[in-house]
Amino acid sequence: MSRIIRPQTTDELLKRLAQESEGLSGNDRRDFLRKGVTAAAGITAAAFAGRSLAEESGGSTSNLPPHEPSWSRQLGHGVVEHPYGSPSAFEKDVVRRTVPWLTAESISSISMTPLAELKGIITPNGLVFERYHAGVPIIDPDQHRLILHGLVERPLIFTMDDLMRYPSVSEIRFLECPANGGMEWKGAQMEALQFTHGMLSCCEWTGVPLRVLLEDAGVKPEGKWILAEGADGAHMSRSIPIEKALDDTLVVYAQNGERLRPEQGYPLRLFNPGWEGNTSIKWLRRIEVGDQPWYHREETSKYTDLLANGKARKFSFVQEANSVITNPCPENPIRHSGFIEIEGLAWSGRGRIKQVDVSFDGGVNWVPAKLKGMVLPKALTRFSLEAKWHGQPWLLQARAIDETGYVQPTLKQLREARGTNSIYHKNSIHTWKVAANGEVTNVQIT
Ligand SMILES: Nc1nc2c(c(=O)[nH]1)N[C@H]1C(S)=C(S)[C@@H](COP(=O)(O)O)O[C@H]1N2
Ligand SMILES: [Mo]
Repeated sequence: MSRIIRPQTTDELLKRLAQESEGLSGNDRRDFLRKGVTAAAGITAAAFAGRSLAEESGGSTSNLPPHEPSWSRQLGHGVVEHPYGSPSAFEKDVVRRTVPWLTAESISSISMTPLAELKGIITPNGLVFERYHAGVPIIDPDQHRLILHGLVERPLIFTMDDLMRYPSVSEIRFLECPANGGMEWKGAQMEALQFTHGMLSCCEWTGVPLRVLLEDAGVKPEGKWILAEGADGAHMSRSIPIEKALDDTLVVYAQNGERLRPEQGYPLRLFNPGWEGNTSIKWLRRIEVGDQPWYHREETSKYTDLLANGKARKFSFVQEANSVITNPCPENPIRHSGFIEIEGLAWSGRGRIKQVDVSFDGGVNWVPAKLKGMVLPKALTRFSLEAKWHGQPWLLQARAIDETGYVQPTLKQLREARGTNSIYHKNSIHTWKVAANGEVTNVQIT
């Protein structure tokens, strides 16, 4: 069950960390220090993590040259034995997971991406988090139709074939459920990155800009909003302003090179870059152009944010800048003294990430991290900072700044603005506590 731990001050946390490292028993402490020293000695020979042959020969050498391991002495399986490939059996723990107490039913629930195990910025299709309101419909693409009607000159019906004749675009963009981090509003309770930030993915999406379809249909001047509706049992629908629909909204049929997965909306979904995931209607079957939002009528999903004064924030479409450290994290404790690459992900629904800073002391001092690989608008961006660790307690944080100059808020700032009753849009700076034994836990700083 949930175990909510209220936020503490940086001082309190640092004091507790110091006590914990004092509290290690004599043996643990000596053991820990000895290991630290061996690893530190290794650093002069190999700056990062390789081990010397002399060290290795202390262990087993039966699989080292000139010996042949068992897998080198037999034939492997041939081509197309697995016509659609899957990960190595040794990677069986890298999977989506859900929090059992979160929802009563798995058909109206959410699973999370295992962010701690992923590299780069692309989420493999089989690991993209899933969110359904009525389970996954099985849709024959030949039977599927998209209807575009309402305040348009020429109402249109598209088959999948029709849609795929349009010139296509491919864009790498993140998708985040606005409830990401929602279980952490009242206090820290999830002891895994997968559960604190895993309602998040980043794929290369391929499809047609909605603008092109709207231009073919001819939006009437009164057309100010669209309603997008899904073909699942929930017929989930959302109102989207026409400005977004004519800007970068996509109607997508492929994801990371292959057709959409059923979980992600096969054969067709809407994709609103940078916006709340729930606006990206899956199993898309209808787009209606109207003169006002459908909030007061048939829209099935009204996402609002409840404020401390009892009022609700509406139209909070954009996923503001956010970041989290993925190494170390509860799933990736520090196992070696010496060199460590602090790594993480940053993203902003408003554009590119400009800068990410890392703090080791709960936000008192900040060091700029390096942005690695591609830095794309509205996409996950990987950051990295090389550091040395010798058992010192850390309160690790990352802080993202996007190209609009927006700085990711502290939890205190976010709570002051939004209270603690919200479920949505929790993008505050996250803290991992690194203990003297390298274990990482989730804490919050007031
Ligand atoms: N038709 C339909 N579209 C939907 C949903 C749904 O239940 N039905 N869930 C929404 C929500 S709340 C989110 S966060 C995203 C999740 O997309 P994903 O399952 O591809 O990760 O899909 C959105 N689109
Ligand atoms: Mo969502």
